Amino acid sequence: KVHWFPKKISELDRCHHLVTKYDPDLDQDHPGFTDPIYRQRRKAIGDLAFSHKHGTPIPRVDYTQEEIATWREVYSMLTEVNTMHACSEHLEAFGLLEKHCGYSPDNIPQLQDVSSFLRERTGFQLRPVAGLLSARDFLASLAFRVFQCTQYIRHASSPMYSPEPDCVHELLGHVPMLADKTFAQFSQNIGLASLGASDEDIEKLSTLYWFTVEFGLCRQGGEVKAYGAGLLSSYGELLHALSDEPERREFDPEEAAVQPYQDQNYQPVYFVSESFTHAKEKLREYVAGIKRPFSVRYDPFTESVEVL
Ligand code: H2B
Ligand code: FE
Repeated sequence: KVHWFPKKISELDRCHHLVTKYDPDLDQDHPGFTDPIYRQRRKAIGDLAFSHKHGTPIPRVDYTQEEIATWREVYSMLTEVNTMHACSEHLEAFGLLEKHCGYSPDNIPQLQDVSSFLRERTGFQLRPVAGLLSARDFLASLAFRVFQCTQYIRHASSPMYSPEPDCVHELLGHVPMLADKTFAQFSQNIGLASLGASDEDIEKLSTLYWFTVEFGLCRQGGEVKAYGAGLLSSYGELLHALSDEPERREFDPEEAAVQPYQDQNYQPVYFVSESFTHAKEKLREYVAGIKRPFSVRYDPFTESVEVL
């Protein structure tokens, strides 16, 4: 039996299954767990996402001074560290986002503005999501060049860390990379491979996503640079990844897809790619080996997948 999967972009309205284990209502270690006002605010912003329908504008959020202060603190820290350690694609896009999309220490960019920017660059668009999404739903949206993006911000007591994805992670980690054409294609290819895949293959593709899109390293000009969003949105893990502590291996999808990972602590292993073009080629070979009783092709004119 093949799992249901979206065939056209508007069917992503049905891909909204959340994993609640790290949200502030249930996770006792969440910095906002004992703050009812934070939880209420986080829920109100999440509810905007829950009722969102494809094709309608993403609601604007009027962020409070406290939220902007959290943003300012992490923004200043990350821009400083990332200037030295982010890959060139990230830095180039970041400059454009500062110029055109309201990226600044004093402003949390609006998802609708960022979405319009990405669409012009790579055809990617954002869609608001209420929290951590199931891997199957999250990957399925990538097949349509849709990135599901949280809109609330982490708790003020902990500007440098959040157990769940928040807008700092999405806007400072993921968005700049999605403005790169090769990386965008790489992301969509993981998404296409996930459609209707078995639970076992979804697990492998999530792990592959983890070691590339979230925690990937690459070589540029004789140095190791970061392109993973989990690194570019956490200077602690970024410095750890580039230090002598962890193991760094050459990227190989077969290996990365089955490597056990850490979602509570820094990774003990990272994978280094030669370039995105190279990573994309290797992924293509890997994906060709996944068994499905059909194949899929994305049609950008109708924003739908053809099942062959
Ligand atoms: N959901 C959200 N909202 N953001 C993510 O970055 C994310 C997700 N990543 N769900 C997914 C899971 C990833 O960890 C893989 C595909 O499991
Ligand atoms: Fe992420």
